[in-house]
Amino acid sequence: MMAKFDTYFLMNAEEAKEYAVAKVTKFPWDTASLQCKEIGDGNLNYVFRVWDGQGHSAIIKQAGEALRISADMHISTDRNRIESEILLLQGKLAPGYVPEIYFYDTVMCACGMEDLSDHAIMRTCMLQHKIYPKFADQISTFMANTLMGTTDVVLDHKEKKELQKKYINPELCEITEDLVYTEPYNDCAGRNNVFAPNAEFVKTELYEDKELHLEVAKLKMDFMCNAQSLLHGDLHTGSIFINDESTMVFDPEFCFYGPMGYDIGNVVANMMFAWCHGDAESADAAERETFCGWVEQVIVDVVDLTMAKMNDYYSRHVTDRMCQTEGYQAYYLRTILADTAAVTGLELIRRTVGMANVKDLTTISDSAKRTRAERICIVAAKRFIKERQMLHTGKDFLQILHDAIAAC
Ligand code: SR1
Ligand code: MG
Repeated sequence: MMAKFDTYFLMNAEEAKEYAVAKVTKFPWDTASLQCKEIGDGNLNYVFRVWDGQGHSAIIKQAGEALRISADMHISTDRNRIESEILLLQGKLAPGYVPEIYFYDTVMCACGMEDLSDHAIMRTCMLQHKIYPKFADQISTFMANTLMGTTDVVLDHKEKKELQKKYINPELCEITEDLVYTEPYNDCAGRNNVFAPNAEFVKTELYEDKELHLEVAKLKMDFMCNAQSLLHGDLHTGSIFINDESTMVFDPEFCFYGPMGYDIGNVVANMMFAWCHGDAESADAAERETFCGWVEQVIVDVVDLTMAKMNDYYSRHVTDRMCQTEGYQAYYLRTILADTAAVTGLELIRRTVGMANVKDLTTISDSAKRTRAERICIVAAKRFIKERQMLHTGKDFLQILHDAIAAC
């Protein structure tokens, strides 16, 4: 049976079943009752859930040669190995916050992992306006541990450089360099998705703002050159599984050594998208108040808790001698907060006008409400980028969102 999987091919659901039985050997699969469904809704890969009638189940994730979002885009299928290896590492740094990896297979470019069916994809939950009181505490722990735990502040420098080498990930980084740090400001590849009623607004506010372009250029080079920390690299609400008790992070195929504000800013921006959807699509005022109020608190808490936990992690684990110099720790954390603000802005912009949009905005049914929601994102984003050095607390982040809401 294994001969079938000795050469790469893209599996269908029937083949994924057979593959799961062959590769996930920890379960005594009941092959007679085996079922499989392709459940992937991301932009890149194929995700199969395989289960039997005896309570055994697993996820099989396979990288296709062409990306799901566009048949014209091809990136190495080795991304599946990168993802599996970093999940194993993150599982050590932040136990209980990532799915268990059962195997990975560099021939089929596929891995098997824990089925998290008792969780749901967080973006889907945000579109249903559900609230998760433990989320801010849990995601801030995940970020503080995985980000601070892979820095030069903490790690032996040769060990860190080995990780940096292993996770260099140029193809996935290039996607981010293009889709986040370039195209939203000029549409140079002609693949931006701009909502027609905002076309003129986007032209003036994004394509023609030279001051903004200068700041984004600085940020792009920082993203490419500041090998600060091993990032998840795509930490939006579609990369998070959630339930009332637990938060699990997956899909780290964009991981590489970059500025850690990239991950934190992604979480903050995606909560702002959730706010926009809640504001525009809530069934009534009570739902809007409960959901948007919770989201606002999450924005404040994610910023404050992550910074506090990083500060604590730094104090407890710093090894580099010069990083123990009086004043350096506070300086370091200030730079992370500024990067977080900047990336909050970059993510808000690229998901609003770039190639890969978010359902939180695109599913706002009323055209005027969607127009307004997108403008809120763009107006807030520009301040996050331009005023990134001036923000000190989670409340400062929320204030920028509130100012944009009032202005739009
Ligand atoms: C071509 S891939 C588009 C986007 O999907 C991924 O989730 C990343 O966010 C990427 O930028
Ligand atoms: Mg993804």
